[in-house]
Amino acid sequence: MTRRRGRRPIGLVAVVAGGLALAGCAGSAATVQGMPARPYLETRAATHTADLLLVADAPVGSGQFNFDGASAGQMTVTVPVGWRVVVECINDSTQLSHSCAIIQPRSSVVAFAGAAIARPRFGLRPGGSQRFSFTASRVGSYQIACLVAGHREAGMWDRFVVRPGGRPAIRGAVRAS
Ligand SMILES: [Cu+2]
Repeated sequence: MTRRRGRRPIGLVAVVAGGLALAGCAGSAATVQGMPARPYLETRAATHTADLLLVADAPVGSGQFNFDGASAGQMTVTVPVGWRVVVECINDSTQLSHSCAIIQPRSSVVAFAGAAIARPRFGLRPGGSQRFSFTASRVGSYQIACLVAGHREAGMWDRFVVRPGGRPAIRGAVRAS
């Protein structure tokens, strides 16, 4: 099977241009596709669990290479070491496959066991979603990234920080409504 390796972001330029053309109506997408609006990060302190919603290409079909409306490091998610992180990865693109992974910076190596969707280089089809969970077991600075070829380079990455203590937090996410 060479399909995954050979995959290219076909139509990348056209999609970006299309996104710009659609920018005028982007504000109308107040909710995640087919789902009720909910916070991007929720905390269950009793079980040391953080629920993280990663919406690729938000708002719906905007043609942007982002998570939760934030790209190229604009968003930072922080969790205390040892906490469980449950990620709902939703692809709101109408045209492109996207994935969610927590990786070592400047590499495509998944940082924690289970910290990516299945087959992250292949990605979820438009409108698809997948849940995964992992334990943030090491303090450090990581990235949230899409591992479909060319997407991280196009800005589809944000920051994921594991701290020695404190509470889960998120800043820089953009709510469409
Ligand atoms: Cu992507």
